[in-house]
Amino acid sequence: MSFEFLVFSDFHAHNHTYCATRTSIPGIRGLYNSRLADSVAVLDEIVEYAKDHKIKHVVFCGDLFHRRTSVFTDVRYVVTDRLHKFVEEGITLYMIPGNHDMGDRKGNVHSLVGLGELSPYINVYNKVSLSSLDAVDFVFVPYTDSLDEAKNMLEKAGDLAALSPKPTILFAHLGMQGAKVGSDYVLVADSDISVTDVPSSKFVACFFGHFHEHQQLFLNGWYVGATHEHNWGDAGGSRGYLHVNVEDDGKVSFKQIKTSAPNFVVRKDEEIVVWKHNDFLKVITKEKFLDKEALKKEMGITHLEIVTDTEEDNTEFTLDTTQLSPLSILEQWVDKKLPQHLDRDEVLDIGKDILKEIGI
Ligand SMILES: [Mn+2]
Repeated sequence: MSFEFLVFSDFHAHNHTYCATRTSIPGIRGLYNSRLADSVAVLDEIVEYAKDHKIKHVVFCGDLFHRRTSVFTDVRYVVTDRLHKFVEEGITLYMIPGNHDMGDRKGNVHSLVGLGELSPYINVYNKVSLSSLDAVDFVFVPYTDSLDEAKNMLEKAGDLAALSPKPTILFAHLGMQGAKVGSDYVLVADSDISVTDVPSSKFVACFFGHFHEHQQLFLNGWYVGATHEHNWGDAGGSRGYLHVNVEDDGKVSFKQIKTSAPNFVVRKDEEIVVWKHNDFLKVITKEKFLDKEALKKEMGITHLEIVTDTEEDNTEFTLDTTQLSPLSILEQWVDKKLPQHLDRDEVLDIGKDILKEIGI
């Protein structure tokens, strides 16, 4: 008998403003931000998938909410309502707070509070914890912005796993040196852990939240990746959740299930891209007089942004996603965008002073 579960991460529920309209959400009275409704639909898809595949355990790897210090009441309400759909189906939820769920740097206060207390089916782990299931053990490590604390927690997680006679799986919300971020919500920090900080040999698999691009980190370690795309920084990525299978002998396999939430799609000139009706489409064109409404109709799309690509300004500023510390972002901007008549070092110094002043 193999053991199956789903894991999703980096949900970032919020009243995002880009292309937002007011719309209804099934089962809840009133009108809501359409971007929030798109996110809610993702949770509905995960519940449906779990039901269809008779999966009774779903893990969440952090960043349920987007705003660190204030979660809008309607956001909290509809997300909590949907988490209870899992409970109604007899599905147990295991959740760790991500940095976006924390109201302070230490995670003393976090916005997942109350969810676990509402139901024995919802478990929230804000410190290193082991949860023992029939066939496997789960070990959870929440976010911390201290490298020492992260290393301590991972060591503790390894110690817990070593005591377990069952295949044990690690779930954590942490940044990893050298990994691809895949989102401009996330900053690479010096406090990010390294692959060697993870006691990976103690686990049959390690799943991480925080960076939004689904990717393999080491032999038995992966970023789950965000459930869906949130902004243009996500364009072109692959988003979804994972359906994981653990054999009796501890062999782990999984597949990524893509969600049908809107994608951010960029089409430059006559490039061939694939889109669906609810996507956000950005057309970059040299043509100056495109009829937007006609183009929307022709393409069968609701959200269209036309960017005129003139000869003078055709260098879009993109960041190196492996170099996202505040200082290296500053340096990249200065190197790529600074007008020639300004002195590079002088501007860099001013930028560094500003960073220091705001405490970065
Ligand atoms: Mn995060």
